Amino acid sequence: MRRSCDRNRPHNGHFAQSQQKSPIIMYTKIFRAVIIGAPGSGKGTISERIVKTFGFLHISSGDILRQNIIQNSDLGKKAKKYIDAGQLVPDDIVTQTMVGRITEVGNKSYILDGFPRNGAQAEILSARAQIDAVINLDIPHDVIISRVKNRWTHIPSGRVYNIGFNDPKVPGKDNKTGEPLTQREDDKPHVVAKRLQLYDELMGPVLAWYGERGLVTTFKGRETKEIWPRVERFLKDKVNMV
Ligand code: G5P
Ligand code: MG
Repeated sequence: MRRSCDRNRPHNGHFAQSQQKSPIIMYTKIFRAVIIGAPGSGKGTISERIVKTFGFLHISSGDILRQNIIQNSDLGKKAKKYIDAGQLVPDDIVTQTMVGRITEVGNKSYILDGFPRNGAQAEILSARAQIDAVINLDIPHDVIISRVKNRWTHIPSGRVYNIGFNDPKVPGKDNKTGEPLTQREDDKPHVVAKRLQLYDELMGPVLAWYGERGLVTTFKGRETKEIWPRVERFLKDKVNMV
């Protein structure tokens, strides 16, 4: 089963600049972050930039689940009906998958996207890994709803595009592989509304839980171009402090 995205690159603390197309920030310690934000807030987009700039692995629960759905694996079969309906996949399935992936990754820096998603998952994660920072993306719902309508995804890698924001070079095709892009089933307007409601219900307590531990930094805005420079500056400071 393929569990990591193409965006992931092996990383073990130091990373030689020559191995990456873009400049990589040099740092010495393992750094683990969680990125939190409503559906369509830009977690995948910001994570992709973190991967390019800092060389962290990007571990996205949604990407892993969607890859399993297209592979028609047992996990994918179990997860599909929940994802398509905008509901959470049962905790036991997701935590087992994510804890397995975190264990497999070992001593590497990573950014977790989509996990944890409720208090029970946050508790399990805290027993398995020390999290150094939580990046909270606070994007208004009206912005999200208009973005998601234009999202096109390359499911095998998790790469996302958006018409008018980051268009694919060839319409409907992934830039790297040339494979077709698809629209996610759960991006239908009624499912998005449900996902946003669920997010507000469940993530408040998770953010409060991390907030009590002094880990949350919130980045508020309407566009990735204003948020990304702030996240980048924040991480540059952080990676050299842990
Ligand atoms: P996911 O996959 O975790 P969500 O709902 O948390 O899904 P999603 O939808 O993947 O999050 P995102 O990653 O936050 O959104 O956003 P993105 O894809 O980067 O950006 C959205 C769009 O906006 C893209 O097209 C992007 O190009 C564009 N964009 C970004 N910035 C800008 C900008 O500045 N301007 C413009 N115009 N566009 C921009 O979870 C999916 C499902 O999996 C299950 C659940 O069923 C869930 O609903 N699941 C879990 N279930 C239980 N527990 C867990 N831990 C689970 N994790 C996943
Ligand atoms: Mg995503």
